[in-house]
Amino acid sequence: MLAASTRRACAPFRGASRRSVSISASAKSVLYSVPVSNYAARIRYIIQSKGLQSEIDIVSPQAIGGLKSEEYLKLNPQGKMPLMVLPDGTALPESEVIVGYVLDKYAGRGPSLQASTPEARAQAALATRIHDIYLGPAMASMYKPMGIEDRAKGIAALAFQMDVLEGICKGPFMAGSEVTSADAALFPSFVFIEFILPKFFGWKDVFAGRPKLAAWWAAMKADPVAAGVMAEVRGGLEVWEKNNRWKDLGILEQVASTAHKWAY
Ligand SMILES: N[C@@H](CCC(=O)N[C@@H](CS)C(=O)NCC(=O)O)C(=O)O
Repeated sequence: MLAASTRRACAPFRGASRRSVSISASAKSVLYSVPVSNYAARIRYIIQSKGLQSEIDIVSPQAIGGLKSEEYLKLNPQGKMPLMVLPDGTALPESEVIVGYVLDKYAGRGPSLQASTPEARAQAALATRIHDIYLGPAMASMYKPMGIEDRAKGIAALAFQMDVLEGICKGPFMAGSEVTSADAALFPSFVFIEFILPKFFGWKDVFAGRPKLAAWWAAMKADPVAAGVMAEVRGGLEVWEKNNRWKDLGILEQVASTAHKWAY
């Protein structure tokens, strides 16, 4: 399903292969996603966990010209992925909205991925919200072009939000004993964190001093569906590394400056 995808999530698309897809009259829903996209990975985890691979096609945004193409922007004016287009042509952007739709639409299929008590559901909602509003935006400091001050602030914000999540995590999963959509939201972003911060920012161990997150990470890695999605995301990051992304964007040079703190 993912073969046609490019690995340039979270960066502008350039020159990737195209695959034609009918967006208006598809009998199936279509998810626009590429392997490295952490926000799209959370939907891919849910699709695979619930066994929905034959109901939902997964294609690259390149299939309709890329994230900033006229056709894509008509569907999602934000020019971001993931985006799901339903069989009637309705466009659903925003990962958490897509998650809500898929869990509702396919409630009878596979695990519910929703906690069984109001308290645990609130806990899952809180972890998801911390991810989407605070941790997610700070992620850009790990791999996007920006000035040194903004990057240092972003890395500090990431460390702070990881501590906030450490305080929220019930264990072994975010909301307790059940895997929920909160875990799906968080683990792809932690693939970025675990891959990038030690390699390029000098962190020793991103889970040091965060024992609940360490146990959560171990539990997620033991989930075969999560492990498969982690490998997809990591594969994309390895391509970025091979293409010298951190050197070419001047990130290595910025991190060499001792005027700022980079490792927490
Ligand atoms: N709030 C959005 C964030 C989605 C997002 O930032 N996606 C990234 C890929 S991981 C993207 O499309 N970036 C391209 C861009 O911002 O131009 C969601 O939850 O879906």
